[in-house]
Formats: sequence, structure tokens, C-alpha cells
Amino acid sequence: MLSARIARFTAGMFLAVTIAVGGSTSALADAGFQQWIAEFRSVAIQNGVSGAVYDRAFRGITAPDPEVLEKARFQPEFRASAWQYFDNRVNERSVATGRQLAQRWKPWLDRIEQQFGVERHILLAIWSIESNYGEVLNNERVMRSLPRSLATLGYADQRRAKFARNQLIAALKILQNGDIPENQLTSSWAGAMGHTQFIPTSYQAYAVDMDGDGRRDIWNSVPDALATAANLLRKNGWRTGETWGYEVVLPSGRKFPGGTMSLNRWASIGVTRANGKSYPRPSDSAELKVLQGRDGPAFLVTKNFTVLKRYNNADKYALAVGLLADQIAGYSGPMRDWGRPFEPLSYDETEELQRRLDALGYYSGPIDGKIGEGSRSAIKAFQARIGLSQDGHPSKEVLRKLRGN
Ligand SMILES: [Ca+2]
Repeated sequence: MLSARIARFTAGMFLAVTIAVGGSTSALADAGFQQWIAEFRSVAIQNGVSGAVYDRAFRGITAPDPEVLEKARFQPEFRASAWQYFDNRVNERSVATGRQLAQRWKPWLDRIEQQFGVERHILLAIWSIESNYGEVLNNERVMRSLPRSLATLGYADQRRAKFARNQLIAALKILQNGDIPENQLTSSWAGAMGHTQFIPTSYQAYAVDMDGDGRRDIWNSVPDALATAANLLRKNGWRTGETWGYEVVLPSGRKFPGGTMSLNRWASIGVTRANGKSYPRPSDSAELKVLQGRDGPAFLVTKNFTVLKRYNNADKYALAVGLLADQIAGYSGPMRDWGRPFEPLSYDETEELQRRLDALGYYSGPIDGKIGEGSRSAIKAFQARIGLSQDGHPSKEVLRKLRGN
């Protein structure tokens, strides 16, 4: 999702009226919400949105979206460890699908690379991680009305109110510009739109009409969406033909300096490439990133890594994009695997685990090979029933027990 600010928000500080349930309370909430919409109309008009566009955008919207508030309140019970984050994003399925789509969209990817100077595998990896190559856009549980979602946050989530108001103005201008009809203006609960999950202000800054139909349609046009992502990277300093970084090995028994040094300097203190090759551009400056302690994979990251973080300001995000891009392009890695406290499953086995948990009534979420809160809770419940320790890990052991059940 295209905003570090969103990711850092935590729950809390909601107006109590929106959380309470029950007849009279929800009626109250509706009236307050409708008043908010009525009042924000003049703000929108002051910012150059026509009253007619505003009224069309909010036609039929009378109550806040309770699922948006539910998502806004949700706090993961713990920080995902590195292997959880990467296994859900860089796996056999995301690599294989990326390779298929590289073929299907080759003529457009050729043109986008030519025009923006951003390599196709990076764009495919972003597409995968942002929307599962557009799959998420078909999921009505995930994609919702953008005006309603932003108005809900603006009305009922004090921490996000300013963000939501700014994004709502930008969203209304997208409608006013005719890029997308209002019934197709959908987003995630937090306002991330289309194949590449841009928030409205970033859309305003970077959206591209690549296919030339006169509309910047990142919801329905894959060329528009991928070119928009490429444009963001280019405008933030992407260096054509250069990598995002290198997997390295760390010599034992010493501490390493923070900050950036040339790859030459890193090599001189023993930080060498994991594949044994030399650095192709030894004078480039690079920073050391170790996400899982000394025993996990280590990387020296270069300028393009920081450009990727303009998409989402998290090291693990940029690293997942880089690693997935490399694998789609045919490289392997990382050579040193993420240390997992259990024997991991393949992608297909993870889907099988979810299907079996579903069949036994422990799980009702999507069968998508991604282990989130729902899958973890289901695994824990199953582990509890058969007397295993409840770690919630998608392990070979749990799958064996499920098969024998
Ligand atoms: Ca277009």
C-alpha cells in the first residue's frame, strides 16, 4: 500500500458512537455521518470539486462502513517475523504467476521499460505484492467504495481524519477528471486503489494513461497501472539497469558500521557477495540490512532500494519486491534462508493445510496459501485439540496431523 503513514497508524481514539451497536445508536451514527457528508461538501467545493460530482460520489451512501472501522481498529497480535512476511509474498506461486504474466504482457512491458527505464521484473513484483496481480480487485470483501471508506475514516477515526479528508478531495478530482466512473471508484479500506494500490494523492502525482484511451485507469488497465508504478519509481530517482542490492555473507566475530559505504569498502572488511562473485559496480554506496539477526540472510542495499521504499517505507517491503523480482527474472535467492522454528510447507501444501482446516471447521478464510491471522488462529485451535503446543506455525508436523485426522 502506497503510504507508510497508513501502515504506522495504530488503532484507538474512535468516537464511541461509531463503535457501539444497537438500533438507536446506529441511527444516531447515521445521522452524524450524513451531517459530516453534508458539511464536507463545502470543503470539497472550496477545493475545486463541483457540487454535482460530490453529489454523484455520495449518492446512496448514508452510513459509515463498519468493516472499514473494524480494519482501522485491528491491531495484529504480534509483529510478523521475517519468514512470515516473506513466505506470504515470495513463493512458488507468486514467482510462477509473475513469469506467466511477463509473457502475456510482454509488448506493454517492453514499452513501459523503454519509456520509464524501470525493469519489468520490479513492476511485476510490485503488482504481485500490492494486489496479487490484480486478484484482490475481484474480492468484494477487500475492495470497497472509496468515497464511503474515506468519509468513514474522516468522520469516525480521529487519527486518520486529516489523511482521509485530503485523500477524499483528491479522489473526487479523479472522478471529476473522468478517469473512472463513480461506481468503479473502489479501494482498500484505507484508500489504496487499483492494481498497484495507489492512494488518491499519489495517483494525482504519478498516474499515467499508458494505453492511450484518454483515462488513467489503474483499476482496469494493466498497462496504465504498471506504467503508473514505473513513473513513481522514475520520478523518485530509479537508476535504470542497476540492482536494488546484493545478498552478502558476514565474516564472524565483528561488528559492522551503520550507514552507507562504498561496496569496495564493505568488501575490504569482509562483507562479500553470497554467490562469491564480485560487485559489478564497486564504487556504488550501499547500506547493510539484516532483518533476522546474524544467522538470517544479510544484504547490502543500494540507491534503488531506497527508491522502492517510496512505495512503502519499510525495509521488508522493498526487500520482498527485490527478491521476488530477482526470482521472476530467473535468479535464486536468498541463498541463506529465513530461519524458521519449524519445517516449512511448499505453497501447494500451505493451500492444502488451509483446505483441511476449512473442512474440519477451524478455518473459513480464503484458500490462498497465505498465512494470516485467520490461518494462525485455525492452526492454534487444531493444535490445541490434538495436544500440540499452540504456536500457530504452518508446519509439516501440523499438515501430517491434519492428513491423519
Ligand atoms: Ca488508459
